[in-house]
Amino acid sequence: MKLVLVLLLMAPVLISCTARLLPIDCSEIHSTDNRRPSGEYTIAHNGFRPPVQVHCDMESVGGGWTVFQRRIDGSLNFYRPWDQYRSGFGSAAGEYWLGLENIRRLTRQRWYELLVIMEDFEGNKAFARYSSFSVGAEQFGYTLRVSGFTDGGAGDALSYHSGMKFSTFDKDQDTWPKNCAKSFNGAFWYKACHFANPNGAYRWGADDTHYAVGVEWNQWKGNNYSLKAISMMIRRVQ
Ligand SMILES: [Ca+2]
Repeated sequence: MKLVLVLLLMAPVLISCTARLLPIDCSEIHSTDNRRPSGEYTIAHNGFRPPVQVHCDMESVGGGWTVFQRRIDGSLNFYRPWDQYRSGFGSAAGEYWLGLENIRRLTRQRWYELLVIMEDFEGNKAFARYSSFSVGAEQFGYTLRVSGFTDGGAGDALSYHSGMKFSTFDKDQDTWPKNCAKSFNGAFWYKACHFANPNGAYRWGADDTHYAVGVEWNQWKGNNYSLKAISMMIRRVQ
């Protein structure tokens, strides 16, 4: 009888210990063992939410970055409705979007910085870094808060978007009279409309047939150059 009572009392402890086996983010994985390679890892925001697969970048600018947006080869269609941007799509092994709700949960728990790395079709690389990054709750439109820009050659295309709600073609929350997501073939924290369009149409380099619809970072390659690769990633600030 006593043994049963002890086991019952221990049950919540055992459950919470099991849940804590999963790391919160790639920063935690990297700080535990900084020799772990870049690749897919499973993280959990806390013990009682379903775990998610992410790509961890363990190399760029010191490593430990949790990737929430990744374009590498144009294999995945990013022109998707609100519910898919809310919950996420794609695979951590390739191109994906982690989901606004997952990003919000992560950035609600701790302070995060942001790194955006990109590459053109000529093999040139650049990055932009921001010392503070967070996403607000759904009821406030998953508002982007980003500040503290450091230039890694790409220029600052994102500060313009800080304070904006997220928009998709079926949920227009931008400040433009028309629909930015529809006009520029993407989904983003559009204003009126963008200097960055990382979720735009994969256009395979320079193409001015349709204005500013590609995978773009205006301050680096202009509005009619669609990048080969771009990744947006966050790391915990101690
Ligand atoms: Ca609008």
